[in-house]
Amino acid sequence: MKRALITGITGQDGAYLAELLLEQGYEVFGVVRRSSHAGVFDHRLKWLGVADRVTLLDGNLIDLSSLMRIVQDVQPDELYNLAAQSFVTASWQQPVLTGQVTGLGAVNLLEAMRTLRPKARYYQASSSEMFGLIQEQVQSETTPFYPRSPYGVAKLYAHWMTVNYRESFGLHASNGILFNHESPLRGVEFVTRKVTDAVARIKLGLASELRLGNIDAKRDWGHAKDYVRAMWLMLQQDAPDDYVIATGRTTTVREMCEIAFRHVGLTMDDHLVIDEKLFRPAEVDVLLGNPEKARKAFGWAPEISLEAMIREMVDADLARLAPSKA
Ligand code: NDP
Ligand code: GDR
Repeated sequence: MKRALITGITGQDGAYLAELLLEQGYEVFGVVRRSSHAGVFDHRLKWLGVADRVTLLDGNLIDLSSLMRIVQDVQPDELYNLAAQSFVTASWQQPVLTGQVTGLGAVNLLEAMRTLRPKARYYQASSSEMFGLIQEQVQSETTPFYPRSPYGVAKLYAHWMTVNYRESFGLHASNGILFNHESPLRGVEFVTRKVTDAVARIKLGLASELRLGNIDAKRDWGHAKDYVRAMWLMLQQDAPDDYVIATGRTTTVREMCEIAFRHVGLTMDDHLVIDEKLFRPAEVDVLLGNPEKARKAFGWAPEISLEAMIREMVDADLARLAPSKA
């Protein structure tokens, strides 16, 4: 039985990846950081019904000693580094922490693997935020990077360190350059889930307005379930490499929002308020990825449309909130 170690297992992608790897017959281990509200941390794993089938180990991406101990104990065949301070807005408020976790944290895990498990395979959660200020209309593996936030800069460091460890030490280490992907398990601070949660609240009479920042920003949105499949496929290839994972379609925040309101028979303009305070110090205006390399290498293609995903998210939020109305 293959053993997989996931950092960030309590996050959106970690939960879906754990589910996928269990289906593939893996023994799944996850790193969790100590929290004062322990007990609620694994709600995403519970939601998917996999909480009892994974082994959770205490550690922190910024504590190399904890990662060394975990890699030594688990002896993983595959390591998926999904842990990060992943909210772009927070990266301006906590730039140092973001650098430590999202950037240097990856090096801690690479070091633990290089020292103790050099034949294992490593996945780094790279991001389309590294493209930032767009240099090419459609972004691929060869598009130059120009990150626009402390988060994007930290991810770029981790990305290049992954390339460097592959070239320096011959590690099987791959970067998945993933564009935005969402699901009912998305954190409520991210725009899609913020919208679907608000639409459900408005529909149920629990709220009346939705406050957003820049609704002209465009994103290439896919579903997390499709995207974790790409992570796994990358590590099944004979040679490590870097791949863009995207849908090839870009949509404004405004259009995404309209899909959500329309689904429950409401009109967006009756409820949407633009709040200047929610604009970012530097914005990534448009992202549009070309996933051709991944399609050719291992046949990956997204299966869930933006419309289907937003409807699923609104329905999940309605179901989640309905009891509180009673
Ligand atoms: P989430 O924010 O949902 O999850 C982040 C995870 O990282 C959580 O499990 C969190 O734990 C954990 N974490 C944070 N800090 C530490 C730390 N110091 N030590 C150990 N664990 C820590 O992110 P997603 O699931 O959406 O994304 C997964 C990865 O993919 C992230 O690296 C993200 O930056 C990257 N990415 C995401 C994309 C997306 O659209 N979702 C696109 C491209 C890249 P806790 O539960 O304790 O907070
Ligand atoms: P992003 O996702 O920054 O692309 O990073 P987010 O959903 O936060 O923002 C997308 C776009 O929506 C605009 N926006 C708002 N965003 C939020 N969060 N809240 C608002 O009220 C709001 N109003 C408008 C933003 O300005 C932005 O243009 C996500 C994260 O998952 C990263 O970890 C990941 O690397 C990238 O996707 C790819």
